[in-house]
Amino acid sequence: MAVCSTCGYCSTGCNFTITTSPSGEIKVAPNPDYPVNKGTSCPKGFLHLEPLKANDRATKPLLRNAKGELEQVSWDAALDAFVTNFKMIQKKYGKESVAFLGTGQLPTEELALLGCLGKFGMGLVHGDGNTRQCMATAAKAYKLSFGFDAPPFTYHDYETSDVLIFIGANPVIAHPVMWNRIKKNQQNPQLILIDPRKTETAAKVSRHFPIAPDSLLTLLYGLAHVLIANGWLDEPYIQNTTKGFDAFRQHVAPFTPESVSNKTGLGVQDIFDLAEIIHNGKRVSFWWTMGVNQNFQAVACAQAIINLALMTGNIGRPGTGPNSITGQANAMGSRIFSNTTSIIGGYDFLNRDHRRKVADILGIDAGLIPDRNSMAYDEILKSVQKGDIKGLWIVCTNPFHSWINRSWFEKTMKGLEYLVVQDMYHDTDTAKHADLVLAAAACGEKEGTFINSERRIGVIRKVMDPPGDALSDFEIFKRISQAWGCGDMFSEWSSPAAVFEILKRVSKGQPCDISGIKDFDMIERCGGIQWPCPEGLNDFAQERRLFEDGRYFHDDGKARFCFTDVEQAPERTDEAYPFVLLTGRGTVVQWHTQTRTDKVDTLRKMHPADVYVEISSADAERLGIGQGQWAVVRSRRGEVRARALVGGKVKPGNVFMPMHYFETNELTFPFFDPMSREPSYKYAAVSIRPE
Ligand SMILES: Nc1nc2c(c(=O)[nH]1)N[C@H]1C(S)=C(S)[C@@H](COP(=O)(O)OP(=O)(O)OC[C@H]3O[C@@H](n4cnc5c(=O)[nH]c(N)nc54)[C@H](O)[C@@H]3O)O[C@H]1N2
Ligand SMILES: Nc1nc2c(c(=O)[nH]1)N[C@H]1C(S)=C(S)[C@@H](COP(=O)(O)OP(=O)(O)OC[C@H]3O[C@@H](n4cnc5c(=O)[nH]c(N)nc54)[C@H](O)[C@@H]3O)O[C@H]1N2
Ligand code: SF4
Ligand SMILES: [Mo]
Repeated sequence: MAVCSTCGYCSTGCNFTITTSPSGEIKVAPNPDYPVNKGTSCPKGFLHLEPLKANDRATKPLLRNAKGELEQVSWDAALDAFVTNFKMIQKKYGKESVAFLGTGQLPTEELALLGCLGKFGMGLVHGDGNTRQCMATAAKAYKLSFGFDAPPFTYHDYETSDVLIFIGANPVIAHPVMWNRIKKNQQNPQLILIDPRKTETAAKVSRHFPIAPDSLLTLLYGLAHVLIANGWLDEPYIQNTTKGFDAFRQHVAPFTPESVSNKTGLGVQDIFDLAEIIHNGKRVSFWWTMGVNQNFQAVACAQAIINLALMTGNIGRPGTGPNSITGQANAMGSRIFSNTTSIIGGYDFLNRDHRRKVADILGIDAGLIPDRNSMAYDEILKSVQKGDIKGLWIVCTNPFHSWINRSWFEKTMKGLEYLVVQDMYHDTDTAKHADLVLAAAACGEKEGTFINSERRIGVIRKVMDPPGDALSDFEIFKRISQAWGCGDMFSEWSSPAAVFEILKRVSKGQPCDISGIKDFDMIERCGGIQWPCPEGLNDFAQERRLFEDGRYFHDDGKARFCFTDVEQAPERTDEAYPFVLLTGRGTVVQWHTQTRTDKVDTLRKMHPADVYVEISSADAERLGIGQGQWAVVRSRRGEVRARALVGGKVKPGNVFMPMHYFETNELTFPFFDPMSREPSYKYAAVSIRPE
C-alpha cells in the first residue's frame, strides 16, 4: 500500500510517498511529482516517521496520583479528571480562569476543533499558541500593511528572482529544501544576507552584511533613505496602490548612510551598495524569518521590509515580494484557522457582524463567540502569575524548554491549580510537570491538512496506528467535547474531512477562501493547493501569487506604509554583562526542543551532544577559553555551562546558543514586541568566562 503524506516538521511542506509492504515494512521516499520538494528531502524528512517508534511514547493517559506520581489511567478516568478539575476551577474563579496554549504543529482541522471547543464549547476567552513565539510578528505586519495576514509569494519566486535578500534567516539549515529551489534559479541571481552571524547561509551567498544585532530597523530605514535620495522609486506604483508614503519619506530623512553606518557597523559604501543592488534588480525578493520576527522591534522591522518592496514596486510580479517564511509545518493554518488571534477564517472577534456570520455558518448562538480578543501568550502567563488563570491546557508544544526566560516560566506554572499537557511523549520537559497527560497520536498516525509557507494546503495521511491507547488529537478533542457536555455543538465535526467542509464554508469570500477545493483527494491529486482557491477556479495546479492586480485587502484597496521610531535594545550590555546573546537554530538535524529528532540515532550522531556557545576567536583568546572547553554563560536571569565553539561565526561582542538545548532559555531576556507580543529571543546581555 502506498500513500502520499506531508512532512510534519518545517513549513516547507515536503511531500513523501510512503509504502507499506505486506510484512509491515515502511519505506519513505520524497515524492518526485510534488511541486514543493520535487523528489528531494532533508535528513529529518526521510526519517520523519522514526521518532514515532520511541519507547517514551505516551501510550495511555497519565494522571498524577495521591503520591504525586504520574500513573497510567483509562481514557474515561482522564476525561473525568479533565472535566471535573477545569469545571471546578471555572466555578470557583470564573470561566476565564482556564486557558489553552496550542501550536502550529497540528493539522488545521485539529486546530480549528481545539479553538472552537475551547472558546465556544468550554467558554474560554483566552487561548494562544506557540505561533506567538514564531509568526505573530509577520501576521501583524501583513495585517496592518495589506489588510489581511497574507504572505504574497509562491516558491516559484525563488527560481525567478534576480536578487534575493535574506534577512535574519538561515534557510540553509532551517529551510533546506526551499534553499534547493534557489539552486534551480536560471537568472544567475544575486543572493544577499543580512544577519549578525556568518551562518551556513552566509557561506553560500554573494554578499553578507553582518550588522550589529540591535540595528536592523536602522539599516532598513537607511536603505529606504538612500533609495529615496537617489530617486530609485517606482513612483506610479506608490501613487496608485499605496497610502502614507510622504509621511514615511519624512520619517526616514534622518537615516543618512553615515548615521546608519555608525549604528549598524557596516560601511557607508556597504549601505549604498545594498540600496543600489535593490535598485538595479529587476525582480527583487525579500525573505525574512526569526531575525526579524523575534527582533525587539519586530513588527516595525517587518513593516520596513514591506515598505522597501512597495516603494520599489517589487511585489505582485514573479520573483518579487516582501516574503515571510513560516516555521512550523502548519504555522499558516494556525494563523488563520486556530480561533486564537482571529475567529476561524480570519474574522475579527471585536466585529459583531463577523461573530454573527461565523455563528450562522457553524449553527451556534453568536453569544458564544467571545467579543474580546484573547490575551497574548505572555499575558496569559502573567495572568497565571497574578493568580487569575488557574487552569492551563497545553497542546503540542513544550514551553518548559522553549519559552523565553524559562525559569520564570517554571516558577510561574507552580501557581496553577491544574495543568493538562497533550503530547505524543509522556516525559517532555512540560509533560513532567502536568497533573494530567493526554496521550496523542503523531503526524503519520492521523489525517488532516497543513498549510505551508507559500499558502499551499497539503494532506497528511495515516500510515500506522498510534501506540497503545494513544488517540489522535482530533479524537481527544471530540471526546472532551462529549465529556464536557457540549458534544452536540460539534456533531457535524465528525472527522477531519468533515471539518474541512466547515472550513470551506467559513473561508468563503475571505482572502483565504478554500471553498473551491473539493476534498483531501483533490488536494493530493493537484500536488497541494494554494489559497485563495474560490469556487469556480479551474486551474488548480497554477501557482498563485497575491496582489498581481495591485489591490490590497484594506477597504480602499491600498497598501499602507507603516513605520515607527527606532528604540534602544531593551536590555543593555554593560561591564558585568558585556556580550549580546543571539539564539536560534543549530543544525539541520535538530528540531526545536528535540523531543522528536533526539530519538533518531542517525540524526543524533550528526549534531553536538552537549550544549554549546559560539564565541569569536578574539574574545575566546582574550578570556582564555579554549575550543571545546566548558564555559560559564551568565545573564541577569541565570547561569549555565556550555562548551565553547570558538570560530568565525559570531563577531566579537556577540555569542550564539542554539535553542535546541534546555539551557539556552535560562538566559534569554523576556521582552515582547509591543505590537505582536512575540518574544525577543534574539537579544540578551550575558557574560562568559572559562569554567
Ligand atoms: N533544522 C531545523 N529547521 C527548522 C527549525 C528547527 O528547529 N530546526 N524550526 C523551524 C521554525 S519553527 C522556524 S520559526 C524556522 C526559523 O528559521 P530561521 O529564522 O532561519 O532560524 P533562526 O536560527 O531562529 O534565526 C535566523 C537568524 O536570525 C539571526 N539574527 C539574530 N538577530 C538578528 C538581528 O538583529 N538581525 C538580523 N538581521 N538577524 C538576526 C540569527 O543570527 C540567525 O542566523 O526554522 C524552521 N526550520
Ligand atoms: N531561545 C530561543 N527559544 C525559542 C526560539 C529561538 O529561536 N530561540 N524559537 C521559538 C520558535 S520560532 C518556536 S516555533 C518554538 C518551538 O517550541 P515548541 O513548540 O515548544 O517546540 P517543539 O519541540 O516543537 O514542541 C512540540 C511538542 O509537541 C509534541 N508533539 C509533536 N507532534 C505532536 C502531535 O501530533 N500531537 C501532540 N499533542 N503533540 C505533538 C512534541 O513531542 C513536543 O513536545 O520555540 C521558540 N523558542
Ligand atoms: S525541509 Fe522541512 S518539510 Fe522538507 S523534509 Fe525537511 S523538515 Fe520536512
Ligand atoms: Mo518557529
